[in-house]
Amino acid sequence: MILINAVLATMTGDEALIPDGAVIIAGDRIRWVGPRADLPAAEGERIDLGGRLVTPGLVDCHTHLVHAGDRAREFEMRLEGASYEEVARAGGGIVSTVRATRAASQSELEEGALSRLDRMLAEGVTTVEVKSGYGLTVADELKMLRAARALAHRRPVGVVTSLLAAHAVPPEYAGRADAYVDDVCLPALAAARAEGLADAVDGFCEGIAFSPEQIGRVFDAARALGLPVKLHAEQLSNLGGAGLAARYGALSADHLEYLDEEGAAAMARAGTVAVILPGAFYTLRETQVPPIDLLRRHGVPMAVATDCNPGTAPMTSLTLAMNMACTFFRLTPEESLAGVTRHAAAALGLDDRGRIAPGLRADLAVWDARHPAELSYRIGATPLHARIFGGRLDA
Ligand code: DI6
Ligand code: FE
Repeated sequence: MILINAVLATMTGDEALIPDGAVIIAGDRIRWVGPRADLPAAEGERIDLGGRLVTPGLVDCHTHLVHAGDRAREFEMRLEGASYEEVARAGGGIVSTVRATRAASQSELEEGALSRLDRMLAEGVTTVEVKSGYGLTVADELKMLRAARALAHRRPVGVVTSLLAAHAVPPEYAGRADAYVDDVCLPALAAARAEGLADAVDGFCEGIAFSPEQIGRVFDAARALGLPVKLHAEQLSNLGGAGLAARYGALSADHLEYLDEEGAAAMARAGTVAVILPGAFYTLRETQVPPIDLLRRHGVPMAVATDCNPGTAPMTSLTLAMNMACTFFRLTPEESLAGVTRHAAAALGLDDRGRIAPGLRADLAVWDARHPAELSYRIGATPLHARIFGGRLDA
């Protein structure tokens, strides 16, 4: 397949657009990319894109896509004035999604996730990360990961999984978080590793969740099994989660509203990507903005994701997350596009996607747009024209 007459945002680092570009795709890979004037002789179907913008397929690098139930009632409670922590302490919050997720079969979880996934694909997403974390027993965490893996067989999309057993302390372990880590988190890790169900290990380091010490024990076990780590850090308070993640060479530290300079410097040294999640910031009506200038100053790559989850980000629109990242956090549209392509791939430890370059996967999004800023600029409208996954056009 040969794409011609395209505006190419290759995201390879020089950030310059190729105004009249062409891409040669062979099998599931990009073979050549450059100005149309330099297009080498090649056999194949030529597709004239009429001057449309082409970007790498979008990568949503932080989602809780697999879950059951919804939290609309909790939304109402928070509008009546209850805080996220108050709702959690009253037995709502994450634990209410845990009840629904435990009661659901794997196939029910898949069906629920597919309807959300389809909305993402309609916005040009070609790779999605999916976390467990609403099962909180070994069996239910594995059930969630199996449902996540199954999505890749049901839709043309790359799925990357993270085991998030250390997401919340379930009611049966109330006040016994350490015992929960021993009885569930560590065995779930070993079982997920043995079945090849987890690509990474995640945790929630927060007053309402797990302490840095407890997360450290989970990360030690992940390291012993050769699994990379990432962490929900500094979302509601500063417990030094980013520094902890960096000490373990984490792929990413996510949320980061309360990140401090020491944490940012540690992330820079470790090459840990900052994943910012403006949908959760918005839903919680948070006022503490993540320190974007600090991240820039330290050269920490920034990714942007939906955090799609039933509590703090009932959101499937990655382009809306891009818009919010610009409006709330003052990212530039260029930064926000890098945040859902190149840096999002890095947050997942993937170097075969997220850019348009020879040898990489042919995962692309074609937009009814002429300039990348349009993707961040529009609110609630996604001008996707076509999606190409592994060299196959599907829209
Ligand atoms: N931080 C979040 O924003 C989500 N998980 C987390 O650790 C919220 C999950 C939920 O409220 O269901
Ligand atoms: Fe999350």
